[in-house]
Amino acid sequence: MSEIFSNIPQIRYEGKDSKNPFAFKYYDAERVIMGKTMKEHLPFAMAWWHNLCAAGTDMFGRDTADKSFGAEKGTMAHAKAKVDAGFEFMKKLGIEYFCFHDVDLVPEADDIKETNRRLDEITDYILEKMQGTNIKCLWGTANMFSNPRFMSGAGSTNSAEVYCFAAAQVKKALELTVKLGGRGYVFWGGREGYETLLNTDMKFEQDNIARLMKMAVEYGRSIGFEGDFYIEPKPKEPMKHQYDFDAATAIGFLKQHGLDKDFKMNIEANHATLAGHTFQHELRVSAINGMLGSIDANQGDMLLGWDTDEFPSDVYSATLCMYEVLKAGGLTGGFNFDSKNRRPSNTPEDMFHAFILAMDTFALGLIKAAALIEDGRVDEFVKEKYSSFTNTEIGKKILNGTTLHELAAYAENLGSTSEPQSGGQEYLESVLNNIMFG
Ligand code: XUL
Ligand code: CO
Repeated sequence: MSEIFSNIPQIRYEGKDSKNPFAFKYYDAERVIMGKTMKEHLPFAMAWWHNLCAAGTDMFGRDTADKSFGAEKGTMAHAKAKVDAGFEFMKKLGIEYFCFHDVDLVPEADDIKETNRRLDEITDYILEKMQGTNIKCLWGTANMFSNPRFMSGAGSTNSAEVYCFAAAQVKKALELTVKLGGRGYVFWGGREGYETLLNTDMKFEQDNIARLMKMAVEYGRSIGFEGDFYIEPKPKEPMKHQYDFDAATAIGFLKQHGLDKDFKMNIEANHATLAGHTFQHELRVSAINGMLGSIDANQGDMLLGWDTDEFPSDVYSATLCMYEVLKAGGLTGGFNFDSKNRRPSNTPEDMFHAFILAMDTFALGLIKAAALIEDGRVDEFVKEKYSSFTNTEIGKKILNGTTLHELAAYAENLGSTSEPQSGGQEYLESVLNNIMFG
């Protein structure tokens, strides 16, 4: 078969001094860091929607990029051309995973039975393409936000019929995820929220979302899905307020509804910053709850209040992300580039440059995070910071169980407050810079 990206070579690692725009400067798949290869640390994934579907349309203008891949858009021939393009793209970059929404794969028909038939046909084709490659599905999901029927929510809709449509899509998307061997299944609640509380029964809506998730777990397990379900928190956009606001909120919801054994978090960097958190904060909250599952690797723009889904270039942020990931012992999921080219970056070459940038950014993040851990100064500082709980009798008592009575008596004997200890932030930031720039 003739190539779609015929003028783009196989992308290889050439090292930091290379000036070749089609080479990795830092991502060296087989390089071993802290006992694992970079490829094992960084299961990168291509997002079907941004890479193969989105062509630059925004609120003010139409497509700027040609994503027809030689076929007429809106046809099954085009759906197959996207598969061909996607597999060639992944192979040329050494990417071994992809993520998809049901309707990224085929043109949606008016009748759900016809959409499902098309999905069967295209996933047969994807399975064929997977043969003889290392390419696998990272996670699947159902798009329950684009179709106008979901304007007032999917799991949180006021309409029992719309709820059934949502259930049908979840059921099918789960079947497809199992068919393609997906590691995970994502719920991103784009329309699961509200515009005004004047028309919203919040408790009823949240209980209904939990019912849908419980049915998904039950069905998924019954058809052999052994992976993790994920919630991908996002505070707003498209809705004014979304129920899965941030990791802490989503984890609380999962625990309240007894879903915490089957679910983990899929943390997206740009969603974290929209929630007023750092990316690292969301990762830490997930990790300390044993729920750091997967990552949507992108970045936002601090000057803009919406989800710009930019390819990650911020090495500080990637380093602090990888610090959390290494400390958590890795991901059960992977790093999905839920990122899109800027609208004026409209050539096929730009698609490759974006992934080279993003993969190199995370490779650097991994190298620097490992160096930060091996350096030990940050860990040492944090350990020392809390040492009054581990090195003193009273501290040990607090950890092992005591009473307010005993602690109050101890405080009375102290006389004055003990010397406050420095938080050392500027020192630690200079350690970080020292690791970053050597
Ligand atoms: C939207 C978003 C989605 C999810 C999957 O902000 O991140 O693409 O990742 O539905
Ligand atoms: Co996402």
